[in-house]
Amino acid sequence: TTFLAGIHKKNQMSCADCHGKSLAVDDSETVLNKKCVECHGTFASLASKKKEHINPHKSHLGEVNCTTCHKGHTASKAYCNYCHSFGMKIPAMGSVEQSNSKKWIQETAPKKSDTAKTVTERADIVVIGAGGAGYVASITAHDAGAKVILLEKMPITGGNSMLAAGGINAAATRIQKERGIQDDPAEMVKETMKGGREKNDLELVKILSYRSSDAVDFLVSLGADMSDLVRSGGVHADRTHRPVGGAAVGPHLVKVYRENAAKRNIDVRVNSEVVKILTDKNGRVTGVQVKGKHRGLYTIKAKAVIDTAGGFAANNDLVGFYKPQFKETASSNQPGATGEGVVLAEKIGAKVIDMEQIQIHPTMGGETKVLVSETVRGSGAILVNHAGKRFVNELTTRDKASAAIFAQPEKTAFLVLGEDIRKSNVQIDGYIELGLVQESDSIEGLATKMGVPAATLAATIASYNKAYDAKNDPEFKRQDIPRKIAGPKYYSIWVKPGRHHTMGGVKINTEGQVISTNGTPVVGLYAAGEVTGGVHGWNRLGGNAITDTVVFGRIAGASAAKFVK
Ligand code: MEZ
Repeated sequence: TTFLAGIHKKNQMSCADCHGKSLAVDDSETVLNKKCVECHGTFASLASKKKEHINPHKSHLGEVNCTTCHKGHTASKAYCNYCHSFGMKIPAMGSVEQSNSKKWIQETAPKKSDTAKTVTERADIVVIGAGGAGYVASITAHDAGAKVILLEKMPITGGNSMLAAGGINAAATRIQKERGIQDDPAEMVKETMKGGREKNDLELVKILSYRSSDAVDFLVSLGADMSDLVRSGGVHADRTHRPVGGAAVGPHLVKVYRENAAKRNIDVRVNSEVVKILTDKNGRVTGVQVKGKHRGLYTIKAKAVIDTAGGFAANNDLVGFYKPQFKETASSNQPGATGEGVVLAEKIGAKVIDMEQIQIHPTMGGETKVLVSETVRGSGAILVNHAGKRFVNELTTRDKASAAIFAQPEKTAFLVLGEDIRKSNVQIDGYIELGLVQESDSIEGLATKMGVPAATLAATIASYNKAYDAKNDPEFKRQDIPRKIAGPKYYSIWVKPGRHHTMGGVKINTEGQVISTNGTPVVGLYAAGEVTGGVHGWNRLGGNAITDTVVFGRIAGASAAKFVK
Protein backbone atom coordinates (compact mmCIF):
# COMPACT_ATOMS: atom_id res chain seq x y z
CA THR A 1 0.00 0.00 0.00
CA THR A 2 2.96 2.34 0.31
CA PHE A 3 3.93 2.36 -3.37
CA LEU A 4 2.22 4.66 -5.86
CA ALA A 5 -0.39 2.04 -6.75
CA GLY A 6 -1.38 1.81 -3.09
CA ILE A 7 -1.62 5.58 -2.77
CA HIS A 8 -3.82 5.74 -5.87
CA LYS A 9 -6.00 2.96 -4.48
CA LYS A 10 -6.41 4.86 -1.21
CA ASN A 11 -7.70 7.73 -3.36
CA GLN A 12 -10.47 5.44 -4.62
CA MET A 13 -8.80 4.75 -7.97
CA SER A 14 -9.06 1.40 -9.69
CA CYS A 15 -6.38 -0.44 -11.68
CA ALA A 16 -8.18 0.56 -14.90
CA ASP A 17 -7.89 4.24 -13.99
CA CYS A 18 -4.16 4.00 -14.62
CA HIS A 19 -3.78 0.97 -16.86
CA GLY A 20 -6.85 1.50 -19.09
CA LYS A 21 -9.95 -0.64 -19.31
CA SER A 22 -8.37 -3.45 -21.28
CA LEU A 23 -5.46 -3.71 -18.81
CA ALA A 24 -3.40 -4.53 -21.91
CA VAL A 25 0.15 -5.68 -21.34
CA ASP A 26 2.39 -2.96 -22.76
CA ASP A 27 6.15 -2.89 -22.25
CA SER A 28 6.41 0.77 -23.26
CA GLU A 29 3.71 1.64 -20.69
CA THR A 30 2.15 4.05 -23.14
CA VAL A 31 -1.40 4.03 -21.75
CA LEU A 32 -0.15 4.31 -18.20
CA ASN A 33 2.06 7.28 -18.99
CA LYS A 34 -0.71 9.02 -20.88
CA LYS A 35 -2.85 8.70 -17.76
CA CYS A 36 -0.05 10.12 -15.57
CA VAL A 37 0.08 13.19 -17.82
CA GLU A 38 -3.72 13.55 -17.92
CA CYS A 39 -3.90 13.68 -14.12
CA HIS A 40 -0.57 15.27 -13.12
CA GLY A 41 0.27 17.47 -16.11
CA THR A 42 2.96 17.52 -18.78
CA PHE A 43 6.69 17.65 -18.16
CA ALA A 44 6.65 21.36 -18.95
CA SER A 45 3.83 22.14 -16.53
CA LEU A 46 5.46 20.09 -13.77
CA ALA A 47 8.81 21.76 -14.45
CA SER A 48 7.26 25.20 -14.08
CA LYS A 49 5.90 24.32 -10.60
CA LYS A 50 9.26 23.28 -9.16
CA LYS A 51 11.54 25.86 -7.64
CA GLU A 52 14.43 23.52 -6.85
CA HIS A 53 17.88 24.29 -8.22
CA ILE A 54 17.97 20.91 -10.01
CA ASN A 55 14.62 20.37 -11.67
CA PRO A 56 14.03 16.70 -12.61
CA HIS A 57 11.31 17.57 -15.12
CA LYS A 58 13.63 19.84 -17.05
CA SER A 59 16.42 17.39 -17.67
CA HIS A 60 18.61 16.79 -20.71
CA LEU A 61 16.85 13.43 -21.10
CA GLY A 62 13.81 15.25 -22.49
CA GLU A 63 10.22 14.07 -22.13
CA VAL A 64 10.72 10.49 -21.00
CA ASN A 65 8.09 8.16 -19.56
CA CYS A 66 6.96 9.15 -16.05
CA THR A 67 7.34 5.47 -15.13
CA THR A 68 11.08 5.71 -15.75
CA CYS A 69 11.31 7.06 -12.19
CA HIS A 70 7.81 6.79 -10.67
CA LYS A 71 6.89 3.17 -10.03
CA GLY A 72 3.46 1.87 -9.14
CA HIS A 73 4.30 -1.44 -7.57
CA THR A 74 7.91 -1.07 -6.44
CA ALA A 75 9.95 1.75 -4.88
CA SER A 76 10.29 4.79 -7.11
CA LYS A 77 13.77 5.81 -8.04
CA ALA A 78 15.23 8.86 -9.77
CA TYR A 79 17.03 7.86 -12.97
CA CYS A 80 19.25 10.94 -12.55
CA ASN A 81 20.79 9.34 -9.48
CA TYR A 82 22.61 6.87 -11.70
CA CYS A 83 24.99 9.55 -12.94
CA HIS A 84 24.54 12.46 -10.58
CA SER A 85 24.89 12.72 -6.83
CA PHE A 86 21.82 14.94 -6.42
CA GLY A 87 20.42 12.47 -3.88
CA MET A 88 17.09 13.19 -5.51
CA LYS A 89 14.12 11.94 -3.52
CA ILE A 90 10.81 11.11 -5.16
CA PRO A 91 7.74 11.87 -3.08
CA ALA A 92 6.00 8.62 -2.19
CA MET A 93 8.62 5.92 -1.96
CA GLY A 94 11.55 7.74 -3.40
CA SER A 95 14.97 6.23 -3.20
CA VAL A 96 18.27 8.07 -3.11
CA GLU A 97 20.34 5.00 -3.69
CA GLN A 98 23.11 5.27 -6.28
CA SER A 99 22.81 2.62 -8.92
CA ASN A 100 25.30 0.78 -11.00
CA SER A 101 24.56 -0.41 -14.49
CA LYS A 102 24.03 -4.06 -13.67
CA LYS A 103 21.57 -3.25 -10.98
CA TRP A 104 19.58 -0.96 -13.22
CA ILE A 105 19.20 -3.68 -15.82
CA GLN A 106 18.06 -6.25 -13.29
CA GLU A 107 15.39 -3.86 -12.15
CA THR A 108 14.08 -3.36 -15.64
CA ALA A 109 14.13 -7.04 -16.53
CA PRO A 110 10.85 -8.99 -16.32
CA LYS A 111 10.26 -11.28 -13.40
CA LYS A 112 8.01 -13.78 -15.14
CA SER A 113 9.76 -14.03 -18.47
CA ASP A 114 10.02 -17.80 -18.40
CA THR A 115 6.35 -18.35 -17.82
CA ALA A 116 5.09 -15.76 -20.28
CA LYS A 117 3.17 -16.87 -23.36
CA THR A 118 5.14 -16.89 -26.57
CA VAL A 119 3.65 -14.56 -29.15
CA THR A 120 5.05 -14.05 -32.61
CA GLU A 121 4.99 -10.77 -34.48
CA ARG A 122 6.31 -9.81 -37.88
CA ALA A 123 8.32 -6.91 -39.27
CA ASP A 124 10.58 -6.37 -42.25
CA ILE A 125 13.38 -5.10 -40.06
CA VAL A 126 14.04 -5.17 -36.34
CA VAL A 127 16.49 -2.59 -35.01
CA ILE A 128 18.19 -3.36 -31.69
CA GLY A 129 18.93 -0.29 -29.57
CA ALA A 130 17.28 3.14 -29.82
CA GLY A 131 20.35 5.36 -29.60
CA GLY A 132 21.42 7.67 -32.42
CA ALA A 133 22.42 4.89 -34.85
CA GLY A 134 19.20 2.96 -34.12
CA TYR A 135 16.98 5.95 -34.77
CA VAL A 136 18.83 6.93 -37.95
CA ALA A 137 18.74 3.35 -39.28
CA SER A 138 15.03 3.04 -38.43
CA ILE A 139 14.06 6.35 -40.04
CA THR A 140 16.12 5.54 -43.16
CA ALA A 141 14.70 2.01 -43.51
CA HIS A 142 11.16 3.26 -42.89
CA ASP A 143 11.53 5.96 -45.53
CA ALA A 144 12.73 3.29 -47.95
CA GLY A 145 9.44 1.47 -47.45
CA ALA A 146 10.26 -1.11 -44.76
CA LYS A 147 8.13 -1.95 -41.73
CA VAL A 148 10.48 -1.37 -38.80
CA ILE A 149 10.30 -2.19 -35.10
CA LEU A 150 12.88 -0.37 -32.96
CA LEU A 151 13.59 -2.06 -29.62
CA GLU A 152 15.27 -0.50 -26.59
CA LYS A 153 16.05 -2.44 -23.42
CA MET A 154 16.22 0.67 -21.23
CA PRO A 155 13.18 2.64 -20.01
CA ILE A 156 14.21 5.61 -22.15
CA THR A 157 15.52 5.98 -25.68
CA GLY A 158 18.61 7.91 -26.72
CA GLY A 159 21.48 5.66 -25.67
CA ASN A 160 24.87 7.30 -25.37
CA SER A 161 23.88 9.75 -28.12
CA MET A 162 21.60 11.37 -25.57
CA LEU A 163 24.68 12.23 -23.49
CA ALA A 164 26.80 13.45 -26.40
CA ALA A 165 28.09 16.88 -25.53
CA GLY A 166 30.36 17.87 -28.39
CA GLY A 167 28.96 17.66 -31.89
CA ILE A 168 29.22 15.94 -35.24
CA ASN A 169 32.42 16.10 -37.27
CA ALA A 170 31.90 16.73 -40.94
CA ALA A 171 34.21 18.05 -43.64
CA ALA A 172 33.48 20.53 -46.43
CA THR A 173 29.94 21.22 -45.29
CA ARG A 174 27.76 24.09 -46.41
CA ILE A 175 28.05 25.54 -42.89
CA GLN A 176 31.86 25.48 -42.97
CA LYS A 177 31.88 27.06 -46.44
CA GLU A 178 29.57 29.86 -45.28
CA ARG A 179 32.10 30.63 -42.49
CA GLY A 180 35.06 30.50 -44.84
CA ILE A 181 36.49 27.39 -43.17
CA GLN A 182 38.72 25.35 -45.46
CA ASP A 183 38.24 21.64 -44.93
CA ASP A 184 38.36 18.52 -47.01
CA PRO A 185 37.13 14.93 -46.50
CA ALA A 186 40.62 13.77 -47.49
CA GLU A 187 41.97 15.66 -44.44
CA MET A 188 39.29 14.07 -42.29
CA VAL A 189 40.43 10.63 -43.52
CA LYS A 190 44.06 11.45 -42.73
CA GLU A 191 43.34 12.87 -39.28
CA THR A 192 40.90 10.10 -38.32
CA MET A 193 43.48 7.49 -39.32
CA LYS A 194 46.27 9.30 -37.46
CA GLY A 195 44.07 9.70 -34.37
CA GLY A 196 43.22 5.99 -34.55
CA ARG A 197 46.95 5.16 -34.75
CA GLU A 198 46.40 3.91 -38.32
CA LYS A 199 44.58 0.87 -36.93
CA ASN A 200 41.21 1.93 -38.42
CA ASP A 201 39.59 0.21 -41.38
CA LEU A 202 40.57 2.68 -44.11
CA GLU A 203 37.57 1.93 -46.33
CA LEU A 204 35.17 2.65 -43.46
CA VAL A 205 37.03 5.86 -42.62
CA LYS A 206 36.72 7.03 -46.23
CA ILE A 207 32.98 6.43 -46.08
CA LEU A 208 32.76 8.20 -42.72
CA SER A 209 34.57 11.24 -44.07
CA TYR A 210 33.22 11.55 -47.60
CA ARG A 211 29.62 11.10 -46.43
CA SER A 212 29.93 13.33 -43.37
CA SER A 213 28.71 16.49 -45.09
CA ASP A 214 25.63 14.61 -46.36
CA ALA A 215 25.08 13.38 -42.80
CA VAL A 216 24.84 16.97 -41.55
CA ASP A 217 22.40 17.83 -44.38
CA PHE A 218 20.35 14.79 -43.41
CA LEU A 219 20.17 15.96 -39.78
CA VAL A 220 19.19 19.45 -40.88
CA SER A 221 16.48 17.93 -43.11
CA LEU A 222 15.07 16.21 -40.01
CA GLY A 223 14.91 19.57 -38.25
CA ALA A 224 18.24 19.68 -36.39
CA ASP A 225 20.26 22.85 -35.81
CA MET A 226 23.94 22.28 -36.64
CA SER A 227 24.88 25.90 -37.16
CA ASP A 228 27.68 26.34 -34.63
CA LEU A 229 31.24 25.16 -35.18
CA VAL A 230 34.08 24.30 -32.84
CA ARG A 231 37.38 22.47 -33.08
CA SER A 232 37.95 19.06 -31.53
CA GLY A 233 41.26 17.40 -30.70
CA GLY A 234 43.50 16.00 -33.41
CA VAL A 235 42.11 18.02 -36.34
CA HIS A 236 43.23 21.10 -38.23
CA ALA A 237 39.84 22.83 -38.79
CA ASP A 238 36.64 23.78 -36.99
CA ARG A 239 34.81 20.62 -38.04
CA THR A 240 32.56 19.83 -35.10
CA HIS A 241 29.00 20.98 -35.85
CA ARG A 242 26.62 21.63 -32.99
CA PRO A 243 23.53 23.67 -32.12
CA VAL A 244 23.72 27.43 -31.79
CA GLY A 245 25.53 28.75 -28.70
CA GLY A 246 27.44 25.51 -28.28
CA ALA A 247 24.53 23.60 -26.76
CA ALA A 248 25.06 19.88 -26.23
CA VAL A 249 24.42 18.02 -29.45
CA GLY A 250 22.97 14.80 -28.00
CA PRO A 251 19.76 15.93 -26.27
CA HIS A 252 18.97 18.09 -29.29
CA LEU A 253 19.45 15.27 -31.78
CA VAL A 254 17.56 12.72 -29.71
CA LYS A 255 14.61 15.11 -29.46
CA VAL A 256 14.69 15.47 -33.25
CA TYR A 257 14.95 11.68 -33.70
CA ARG A 258 12.07 11.00 -31.32
CA GLU A 259 9.87 13.53 -33.10
CA ASN A 260 10.73 12.11 -36.53
CA ALA A 261 10.07 8.53 -35.46
CA ALA A 262 6.72 9.58 -33.93
CA LYS A 263 5.75 11.52 -37.06
CA ARG A 264 6.37 8.41 -39.13
CA ASN A 265 4.54 6.13 -36.66
CA ILE A 266 7.61 3.96 -36.29
CA ASP A 267 6.99 1.28 -33.67
CA VAL A 268 9.49 2.19 -30.92
CA ARG A 269 9.39 0.03 -27.78
CA VAL A 270 11.25 0.67 -24.55
CA ASN A 271 11.78 -1.89 -21.77
CA SER A 272 12.24 -4.42 -24.57
CA GLU A 273 15.50 -6.33 -24.47
CA VAL A 274 16.61 -8.53 -27.35
CA VAL A 275 17.97 -11.73 -25.85
CA LYS A 276 18.68 -13.65 -29.05
CA ILE A 277 19.08 -13.06 -32.77
CA LEU A 278 17.34 -15.95 -34.53
CA THR A 279 18.75 -17.71 -37.59
CA ASP A 280 17.70 -20.58 -39.86
CA LYS A 281 19.75 -23.67 -40.49
CA ASN A 282 21.81 -21.82 -43.09
CA GLY A 283 22.73 -19.09 -40.66
CA ARG A 284 20.44 -16.47 -42.25
CA VAL A 285 18.85 -14.08 -39.80
CA THR A 286 15.12 -14.70 -39.27
CA GLY A 287 14.25 -12.37 -36.40
CA VAL A 288 14.80 -11.82 -32.69
CA GLN A 289 13.63 -13.06 -29.35
CA VAL A 290 12.60 -10.23 -27.05
CA LYS A 291 12.19 -10.03 -23.29
CA GLY A 292 9.57 -7.39 -22.60
CA LYS A 293 9.27 -5.87 -19.15
CA HIS A 294 5.67 -7.04 -18.89
CA ARG A 295 5.11 -9.32 -21.85
CA GLY A 296 8.01 -11.61 -21.10
CA LEU A 297 9.56 -13.58 -23.95
CA TYR A 298 8.21 -13.22 -27.45
CA THR A 299 9.46 -13.51 -31.00
CA ILE A 300 9.54 -11.01 -33.84
CA LYS A 301 10.13 -12.60 -37.21
CA ALA A 302 12.02 -10.28 -39.53
CA LYS A 303 13.88 -10.50 -42.79
CA ALA A 304 16.71 -8.36 -41.46
CA VAL A 305 18.06 -7.20 -38.12
CA ILE A 306 20.12 -4.07 -37.56
CA ASP A 307 22.28 -4.18 -34.46
CA THR A 308 22.76 -0.67 -33.06
CA ALA A 309 22.96 -1.69 -29.41
CA GLY A 310 25.96 0.50 -28.55
CA GLY A 311 29.21 -0.08 -26.73
CA PHE A 312 30.16 -1.40 -23.30
CA ALA A 313 31.96 1.37 -21.41
CA ALA A 314 29.35 1.17 -18.61
CA ASN A 315 30.02 -2.55 -18.08
CA ASN A 316 32.67 -2.87 -15.36
CA ASP A 317 33.10 -6.59 -15.82
CA LEU A 318 33.53 -6.49 -19.57
CA VAL A 319 35.87 -3.51 -19.39
CA GLY A 320 37.79 -5.27 -16.62
CA PHE A 321 38.04 -8.41 -18.77
CA TYR A 322 39.54 -6.57 -21.75
CA LYS A 323 41.47 -3.86 -19.87
CA PRO A 324 41.88 -4.73 -16.19
CA GLN A 325 43.59 -1.40 -15.45
CA PHE A 326 40.41 0.51 -16.43
CA LYS A 327 38.00 -1.54 -14.33
CA GLU A 328 37.62 1.00 -11.55
CA THR A 329 37.65 4.17 -13.67
CA ALA A 330 34.43 6.15 -13.79
CA SER A 331 32.40 5.90 -16.98
CA SER A 332 30.70 8.76 -18.78
CA ASN A 333 28.23 6.34 -20.36
CA GLN A 334 24.52 5.77 -19.86
CA PRO A 335 23.77 2.72 -17.70
CA GLY A 336 22.62 0.61 -20.65
CA ALA A 337 25.98 0.72 -22.42
CA THR A 338 26.80 -2.81 -21.37
CA GLY A 339 27.71 -4.52 -24.62
CA GLU A 340 24.96 -7.11 -25.15
CA GLY A 341 24.77 -6.14 -28.83
CA VAL A 342 28.27 -7.44 -29.41
CA VAL A 343 27.55 -10.70 -27.61
CA LEU A 344 24.26 -11.26 -29.50
CA ALA A 345 26.02 -10.90 -32.86
CA GLU A 346 29.02 -12.95 -31.79
CA LYS A 347 26.73 -15.82 -30.84
CA ILE A 348 25.53 -16.10 -34.44
CA GLY A 349 29.03 -16.02 -35.88
CA ALA A 350 29.96 -12.34 -36.13
CA LYS A 351 33.63 -11.47 -36.09
CA VAL A 352 34.54 -9.17 -33.22
CA ILE A 353 37.58 -6.88 -33.37
CA ASP A 354 39.55 -4.44 -31.20
CA MET A 355 37.61 -5.15 -28.00
CA GLU A 356 40.54 -4.12 -25.82
CA GLN A 357 40.58 -0.61 -27.32
CA ILE A 358 38.73 1.39 -24.68
CA GLN A 359 38.87 5.15 -24.84
CA ILE A 360 39.66 7.18 -21.76
CA HIS A 361 38.33 10.72 -22.03
CA PRO A 362 40.68 13.19 -20.30
CA THR A 363 38.09 15.40 -18.66
CA MET A 364 35.39 13.91 -16.48
CA GLY A 365 34.27 16.28 -13.75
CA GLY A 366 36.27 15.34 -10.60
CA GLU A 367 34.66 12.41 -8.82
CA THR A 368 31.49 12.51 -10.93
CA LYS A 369 30.23 10.66 -13.99
CA VAL A 370 29.72 13.97 -15.77
CA LEU A 371 31.78 14.46 -18.90
CA VAL A 372 33.25 17.92 -19.27
CA SER A 373 33.13 18.32 -23.01
CA GLU A 374 36.23 18.54 -25.17
CA THR A 375 34.54 21.59 -26.68
CA VAL A 376 35.47 23.48 -23.49
CA ARG A 377 39.09 23.08 -24.53
CA GLY A 378 38.08 23.71 -28.14
CA SER A 379 36.56 27.01 -27.00
CA GLY A 380 39.91 28.05 -25.51
CA ALA A 381 40.31 26.51 -22.03
CA ILE A 382 43.70 25.20 -20.95
CA LEU A 383 44.70 22.16 -18.91
CA VAL A 384 46.77 22.99 -15.85
CA ASN A 385 48.41 20.63 -13.35
CA HIS A 386 48.51 20.93 -9.56
CA ALA A 387 51.66 23.02 -9.88
CA GLY A 388 49.68 25.59 -11.87
CA LYS A 389 51.40 24.80 -15.19
CA ARG A 390 50.21 23.69 -18.61
CA PHE A 391 51.58 20.25 -19.42
CA VAL A 392 50.06 19.20 -22.76
CA ASN A 393 48.61 20.54 -25.99
CA GLU A 394 44.94 20.66 -24.98
CA LEU A 395 43.84 19.81 -28.51
CA THR A 396 45.91 16.71 -28.92
CA THR A 397 44.06 13.40 -29.26
CA ARG A 398 42.34 11.94 -26.21
CA ASP A 399 44.72 9.05 -25.71
CA LYS A 400 47.63 11.50 -25.42
CA ALA A 401 45.79 14.04 -23.27
CA SER A 402 44.62 11.31 -20.86
CA ALA A 403 48.12 9.82 -20.70
CA ALA A 404 49.52 13.27 -19.88
CA ILE A 405 47.07 13.65 -16.97
CA PHE A 406 47.83 10.15 -15.71
CA ALA A 407 51.52 11.10 -15.79
CA GLN A 408 50.91 13.89 -13.24
CA PRO A 409 51.59 12.83 -9.62
CA GLU A 410 47.92 13.50 -8.66
CA LYS A 411 46.56 11.89 -11.88
CA THR A 412 44.07 14.75 -12.08
CA ALA A 413 44.21 18.27 -13.53
CA PHE A 414 42.22 21.50 -13.92
CA LEU A 415 40.58 23.20 -16.84
CA VAL A 416 41.13 26.94 -16.58
CA LEU A 417 39.15 29.51 -18.55
CA GLY A 418 38.01 33.11 -18.59
CA GLU A 419 34.80 35.00 -19.19
CA ASP A 420 34.76 34.97 -23.02
CA ILE A 421 35.31 31.25 -23.12
CA ARG A 422 32.47 30.68 -20.66
CA LYS A 423 30.13 32.84 -22.72
CA SER A 424 31.01 31.01 -25.95
CA ASN A 425 29.93 27.62 -24.67
CA VAL A 426 26.56 27.33 -22.94
CA GLN A 427 27.51 23.91 -21.58
CA ILE A 428 29.82 25.59 -19.09
CA ASP A 429 26.78 27.16 -17.43
CA GLY A 430 25.50 23.61 -16.98
CA TYR A 431 28.73 22.63 -15.20
CA ILE A 432 28.33 25.70 -12.98
CA GLU A 433 24.80 24.55 -12.11
CA LEU A 434 26.12 21.11 -11.28
CA GLY A 435 28.64 22.63 -8.86
CA LEU A 436 31.69 21.50 -10.85
CA VAL A 437 33.12 24.97 -11.41
CA GLN A 438 35.12 27.24 -9.13
CA GLU A 439 35.23 30.91 -9.91
CA SER A 440 36.95 34.06 -8.77
CA ASP A 441 37.34 37.71 -9.70
CA SER A 442 41.11 37.29 -9.82
CA ILE A 443 43.67 34.73 -10.89
CA GLU A 444 45.10 34.78 -7.36
CA GLY A 445 41.67 34.05 -5.90
CA LEU A 446 41.14 31.18 -8.32
CA ALA A 447 44.60 29.77 -7.58
CA THR A 448 43.78 29.72 -3.87
CA LYS A 449 40.55 27.83 -4.52
CA MET A 450 42.38 25.36 -6.74
CA GLY A 451 45.23 24.95 -4.25
CA VAL A 452 47.90 25.83 -6.84
CA PRO A 453 50.67 28.48 -6.58
CA ALA A 454 49.13 31.83 -7.60
CA ALA A 455 52.25 33.29 -9.21
CA THR A 456 52.72 30.17 -11.36
CA LEU A 457 49.09 30.16 -12.51
CA ALA A 458 49.30 33.87 -13.36
CA ALA A 459 52.48 33.24 -15.39
CA THR A 460 50.83 30.27 -17.16
CA ILE A 461 47.83 32.37 -18.18
CA ALA A 462 50.04 35.29 -19.27
CA SER A 463 52.13 33.01 -21.44
CA TYR A 464 49.01 31.42 -23.01
CA ASN A 465 47.59 34.86 -23.78
CA LYS A 466 50.90 35.79 -25.36
CA ALA A 467 50.62 32.67 -27.55
CA TYR A 468 47.12 33.85 -28.54
CA ASP A 469 48.50 37.26 -29.58
CA ALA A 470 51.42 35.75 -31.45
CA LYS A 471 49.26 32.98 -32.97
CA ASN A 472 52.04 30.69 -31.91
CA ASP A 473 52.24 28.33 -28.94
CA PRO A 474 55.98 27.56 -28.81
CA GLU A 475 55.82 25.26 -25.80
CA PHE A 476 52.92 22.94 -26.66
CA LYS A 477 52.28 23.71 -30.34
CA ARG A 478 48.55 24.11 -29.87
CA GLN A 479 47.29 25.10 -33.31
CA ASP A 480 44.09 26.86 -32.43
CA ILE A 481 43.71 29.39 -29.62
CA PRO A 482 40.31 30.96 -30.27
CA ARG A 483 40.15 33.11 -27.12
CA LYS A 484 42.34 34.58 -24.42
CA ILE A 485 41.88 33.74 -20.77
CA ALA A 486 40.67 37.01 -19.32
CA GLY A 487 38.34 38.32 -16.63
CA PRO A 488 36.29 39.82 -15.19
CA LYS A 489 35.83 36.27 -13.87
CA TYR A 490 38.16 33.30 -14.00
CA TYR A 491 36.96 29.71 -13.76
CA SER A 492 38.41 26.28 -13.11
CA ILE A 493 37.07 22.73 -13.25
CA TRP A 494 38.84 19.85 -11.52
CA VAL A 495 39.02 16.95 -14.00
CA LYS A 496 39.98 13.33 -14.07
CA PRO A 497 40.16 10.87 -17.01
CA GLY A 498 37.34 8.31 -17.33
CA ARG A 499 36.00 5.60 -19.66
CA HIS A 500 34.14 7.09 -22.56
CA HIS A 501 33.98 4.98 -25.72
CA THR A 502 34.65 1.41 -26.76
CA MET A 503 36.28 1.36 -30.16
CA GLY A 504 35.92 -2.40 -30.67
CA GLY A 505 32.88 -4.41 -31.67
CA VAL A 506 31.42 -6.35 -34.56
CA LYS A 507 33.16 -6.13 -37.90
CA ILE A 508 31.17 -4.57 -40.72
CA ASN A 509 31.77 -3.92 -44.41
CA THR A 510 31.07 -0.74 -46.34
CA GLU A 511 27.42 -1.80 -46.84
CA GLY A 512 26.89 -2.05 -43.08
CA GLN A 513 26.71 -5.86 -43.25
CA VAL A 514 28.09 -7.73 -40.28
CA ILE A 515 31.03 -9.93 -41.25
CA SER A 516 31.30 -13.44 -39.85
CA THR A 517 34.39 -15.17 -38.53
CA ASN A 518 34.78 -16.89 -41.91
CA GLY A 519 34.95 -13.53 -43.68
CA THR A 520 31.55 -13.55 -45.43
CA PRO A 521 28.54 -11.41 -44.42
CA VAL A 522 26.07 -12.84 -41.91
CA VAL A 523 23.03 -12.83 -44.21
CA GLY A 524 20.38 -10.42 -42.93
CA LEU A 525 22.48 -8.87 -40.15
CA TYR A 526 23.55 -5.23 -40.30
CA ALA A 527 25.15 -2.99 -37.68
CA ALA A 528 26.08 0.63 -37.04
CA GLY A 529 27.45 2.87 -34.29
CA GLU A 530 29.40 1.98 -31.19
CA VAL A 531 28.50 -1.73 -31.39
CA THR A 532 30.85 -1.95 -34.38
CA GLY A 533 34.63 -1.94 -34.51
CA GLY A 534 37.00 -0.65 -37.17
CA VAL A 535 35.85 2.90 -37.83
CA HIS A 536 37.86 4.53 -35.06
CA GLY A 537 40.86 2.22 -34.85
CA TRP A 538 42.56 2.42 -31.47
CA ASN A 539 41.47 5.92 -30.55
CA ARG A 540 38.38 7.86 -31.60
CA LEU A 541 38.52 11.56 -32.39
CA GLY A 542 36.09 13.77 -30.49
CA GLY A 543 33.05 14.47 -32.67
CA ASN A 544 33.48 11.35 -34.85
CA ALA A 545 31.01 9.22 -32.85
CA ILE A 546 27.94 11.13 -33.94
CA THR A 547 29.26 11.06 -37.52
CA ASP A 548 29.61 7.29 -37.17
CA THR A 549 26.01 6.87 -35.93
CA VAL A 550 24.56 9.02 -38.70
CA VAL A 551 26.69 7.88 -41.64
CA PHE A 552 26.61 4.16 -40.83
CA GLY A 553 23.07 4.28 -39.40
CA ARG A 554 21.92 5.54 -42.79
CA ILE A 555 23.97 2.90 -44.62
CA ALA A 556 22.69 0.04 -42.45
CA GLY A 557 19.08 1.27 -42.77
CA ALA A 558 19.29 1.64 -46.55
CA SER A 559 21.13 -1.66 -47.08
CA ALA A 560 18.70 -3.60 -44.89
CA ALA A 561 15.70 -2.02 -46.62
CA LYS A 562 17.14 -2.93 -50.02
CA PHE A 563 17.81 -6.47 -48.84
CA VAL A 564 14.26 -7.05 -47.54
CA LYS A 565 12.79 -5.77 -50.79
O1 MEZ B 1 32.79 12.80 -29.51
C1 MEZ B 1 32.87 12.94 -28.29
O2 MEZ B 1 32.99 11.97 -27.55
C2 MEZ B 1 32.89 14.28 -27.70
C3 MEZ B 1 33.02 15.42 -28.63
C4 MEZ B 1 32.84 14.41 -26.39
C5 MEZ B 1 33.06 15.67 -25.71
O3 MEZ B 1 34.09 15.79 -25.06
O4 MEZ B 1 32.23 16.56 -25.82
